[in-house]
Amino acid sequence: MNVLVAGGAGFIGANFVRRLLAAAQDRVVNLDLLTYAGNLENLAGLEDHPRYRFVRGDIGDAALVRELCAAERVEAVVNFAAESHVDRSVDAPRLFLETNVLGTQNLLAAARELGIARFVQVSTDEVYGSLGREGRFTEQSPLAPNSPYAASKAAADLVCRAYHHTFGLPVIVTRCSNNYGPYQFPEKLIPLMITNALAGEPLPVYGDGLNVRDWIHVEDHCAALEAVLRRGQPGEVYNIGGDGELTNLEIVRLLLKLLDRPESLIRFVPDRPGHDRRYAIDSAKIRRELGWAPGWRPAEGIAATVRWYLEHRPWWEKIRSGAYRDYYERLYGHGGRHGAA
Ligand code: NAD
Ligand code: TDX
Repeated sequence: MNVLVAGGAGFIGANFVRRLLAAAQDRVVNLDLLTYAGNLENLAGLEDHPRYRFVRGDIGDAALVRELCAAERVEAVVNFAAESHVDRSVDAPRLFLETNVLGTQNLLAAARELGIARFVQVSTDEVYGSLGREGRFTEQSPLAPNSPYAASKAAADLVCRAYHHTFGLPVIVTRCSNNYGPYQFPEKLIPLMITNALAGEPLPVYGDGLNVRDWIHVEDHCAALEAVLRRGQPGEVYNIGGDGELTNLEIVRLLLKLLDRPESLIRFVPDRPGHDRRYAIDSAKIRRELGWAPGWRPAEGIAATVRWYLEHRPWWEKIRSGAYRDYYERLYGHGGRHGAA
């Protein structure tokens, strides 16, 4: 199959591109704008792969997307391209709407025009909002996004739904919980804490640290996406989760233990505005209908991830020393939202 992967230079997209090229016979065209989060080093070694092509470009560029899909005889689209960081969406929401909503609509329009046979929209459990102590999100849970990021992803999900309902486009939406694993940009909780601990810098924990996320290894997410791409039912939504509920404080303590660093590095900082308390995913549907199940247990997956960051210092040191650093200072430095007053 000729697959257009949009956003394939980011964390999950790069893991997915690697997976498709390693196992199957698919041809992969990776369309990525290379924003601050896109990094071609995530795809190192694939440059000369005979079934792979990288194109730098914007999913919102109608002419580019249409011409690329036509020229490459694209049969399926998997859309990872997005602004993905909740804190950035609190500071500057507009780009999230442009990329995540309008960019997705542009891909859908091209897919419709060219009669593309499958469109997988990679969405998130954050569209369901926040849970109390009990219960888990199912595909029937109401959409109740709380951050600008979550709202933009929920809006994109609804545009996907409309393209299926109105135009019969074979769209499938997946909603996954928090991913961890290789190539995750070190602004997200787990790689931020690993790289800060290794640098001997404080670990900024928002609020009381008792917010719960349902962690899944990126390889398990990618396996689920491949199952959806090949066997998913058009018009359906599939939740994806790893049964990995942990509080942020449990994660941070586990990382410090694995890295043999002291808990005195933990700093409680002001909470994220609108911070969702708990996410938990019920993934019974994809398990039952597509035969998928996660392979990693969180404790083992997180330990393997720590080893990956220890073995790939040049990858993340370059990121930490670059433009990312300026943003990081603004957010966490003196006067920043999560910094000392
Ligand atoms: P990421 O930020 O690491 O990667 C996003 C990629 O999209 C980058 O390579 C970036 O350059 C690219 N991109 C951004 N704007 C673009 C544009 N206009 N045109 C083309 N490319 C563009 O994100 P990630 O963590 O890999 O997440 C990938 C997708 O999965 C996102 O849609 C996100 O909402 C979703 N998701 C992420 C998680 C998670 O835990 N990280 C969980 C569930 C769902
Ligand atoms: O410095 C920090 N301190 C902290 O306590 C950071 C960066 C995060 N946190 C907390 C906030 C969350 O409760 O850790 C938890 C995880 O935070 P993030 O890594 O920013 O992820 P989250 O906000 O849960 O969103 C992620 O999962 C769902 C991804 O970034 C989204 O793209 C995905 O849709």
